[in-house]
Amino acid sequence: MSRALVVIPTYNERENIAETVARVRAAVPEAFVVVVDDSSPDGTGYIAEGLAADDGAVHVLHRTTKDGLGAAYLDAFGWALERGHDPIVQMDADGSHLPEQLPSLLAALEAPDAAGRPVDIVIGSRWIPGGTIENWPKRRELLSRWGSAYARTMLRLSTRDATAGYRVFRASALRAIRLDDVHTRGYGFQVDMLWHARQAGLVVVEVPITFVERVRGRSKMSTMIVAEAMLKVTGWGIAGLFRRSDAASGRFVGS
Ligand SMILES: Nc1nc2c(ncn2[C@@H]2O[C@H](COP(=O)(O)OP(=O)(O)OP(=O)(O)O)[C@@H](O)[C@H]2O)c(=O)[nH]1
Ligand SMILES: [Mg+2]
Repeated sequence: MSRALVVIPTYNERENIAETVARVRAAVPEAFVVVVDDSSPDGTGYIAEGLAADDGAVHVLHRTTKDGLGAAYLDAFGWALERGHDPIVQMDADGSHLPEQLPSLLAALEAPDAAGRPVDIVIGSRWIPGGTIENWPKRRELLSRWGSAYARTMLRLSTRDATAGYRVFRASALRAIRLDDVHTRGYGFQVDMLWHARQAGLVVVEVPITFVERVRGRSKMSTMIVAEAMLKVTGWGIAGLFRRSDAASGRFVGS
């Protein structure tokens, strides 16, 4: 029996959550769903409870405070690993990530990569050939492209869409990352996970997706979230440089 799980974090997604969950269940009927709600003032958690009451494959995790997308994902990943779910998917609630494209992401986890290696993580990517964005303001596109390029350069990542939020992880990959070591709470969480994946030597592949700007509800993106990500990426990049120069001078121990 499949133990695939789709994790959907929510904060004030009352108008989106029911449709997103229904589309996931239709696109991949064997997958379980967990909604991770941070006590949304708009009642998203109650709506999700209603969905769970109607469908045994849907669960809800309620967190008491809103402390960022990364914190919500880390809680849910711990819960998923304890319950033996594999693979584990992350997806936004706002309709930006099309549930109908999940089968192609799951298929990429089962196929070897270009070098014939088994794949650990699949990224739904906007910035590889075939990837597209719909209705995104030019300003957001530039910020995202620039953020990805900066993270790739600083951290020497091979992933072209380093801030992507549509991902599939093998359970073994989440264990290898050692989630206790991931401390980014906001948007930079996505880059933090890739940085840890690279250090753990995991195989990451990208699959093109169509990313659709949210139609309903409000974005939680803020200047603070972007600043946290930028500062952290810069710090990791500099720390990585020191480690590489230590390695070059023969003083390198561990990874
Ligand atoms: N549980 C939880 N979910 C969150 C939090 N912040 C954002 N989310 C959810 O994470 C997903 C992505 O958030 P968005 O506001 O869409 O952020 P974004 O996709 O980076 O920004 P937009 O492109 O403007 O939509 C959505 O499902 C949000 O409801 C949080 O602090 N806690
Ligand atoms: Mg969004």
